[in-house]
Amino acid sequence: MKNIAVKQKVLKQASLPDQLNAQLNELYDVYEYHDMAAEEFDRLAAEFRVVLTNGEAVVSREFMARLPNLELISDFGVGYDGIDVAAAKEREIAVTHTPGVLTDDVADLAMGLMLATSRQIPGAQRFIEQGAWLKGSYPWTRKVSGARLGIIGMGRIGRTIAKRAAAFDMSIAYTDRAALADMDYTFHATLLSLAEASDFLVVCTNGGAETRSLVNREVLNALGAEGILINISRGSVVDERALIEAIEEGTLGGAGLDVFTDEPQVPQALLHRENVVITPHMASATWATRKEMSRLVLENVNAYFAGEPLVTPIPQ
Ligand code: 8YV
Repeated sequence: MKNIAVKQKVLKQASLPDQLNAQLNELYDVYEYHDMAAEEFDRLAAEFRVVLTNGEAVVSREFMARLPNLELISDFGVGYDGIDVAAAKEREIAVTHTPGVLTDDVADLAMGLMLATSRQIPGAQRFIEQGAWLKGSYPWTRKVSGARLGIIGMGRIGRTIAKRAAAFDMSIAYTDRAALADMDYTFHATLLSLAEASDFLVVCTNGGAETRSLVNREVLNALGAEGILINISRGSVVDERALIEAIEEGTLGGAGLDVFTDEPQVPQALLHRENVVITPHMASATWATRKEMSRLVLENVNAYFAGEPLVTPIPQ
């Protein structure tokens, strides 16, 4: 009799890159949660020990409760604020993510947004495209080199942005839970004091309940009419309504945003402004990095089924 190996079932709960899907399909019996009828899901629920998700999706306590034998959630992304980690912990469900491999790209995009917003690169391009250059020159913009940069959250990404900003002769300050011993940059105990002392404020902290609306109206006022906010973290960290008000009233100089409160919805009020540059949550979306992120997802799932230690579990 032929020995036909039965593929393990895994449940895909959010979208993943095509190449990763192809690799997963070769090794596993992949079910797309969003394509499954309720009866089919209920019939198979007990067979899913692995859930695949991404950094933008929500994996709630209720969702986990529907999967009685769930043991691993593998997240395609470094951020895991969409996953109810407390609920996972209670049931000893392991969670893995993709740290490290996307740090450079996210820091690169932060610098790109900083330059694009302060020098108004997209606005200047529109100026040419609309034929306005034939009638005059583009208004002057703000200088980046030598400016004061405030970093919210000095983790892997914050540090990498600091390294790049140092090459622009920026003076660098930060806020975090506490001053970091291995760091010469100026520490501010409060976000308000950091914002007051910054020309550019970059959000690099994790998303989730702890940081929700951390960047509020008061912080934006402190950053001021010449200040520019950059967000490459999560939309939830910024009070988007307060941000829109500050932009509309001119009490904030500008914003460079890769993330939003209700993606893929972007408020109308943030569109078509010279001092607001927006990108569609693409900080880690380069071929090289998405390949590395995919590799980590696959390695974690393979390690789980092989009974080996997970490669990149989330910090305890
Ligand atoms: C991805 C991200 O956009 O790593 C994260 O936390 O937000 C991004 O890299 C996302 O995980 C892909 O869906």
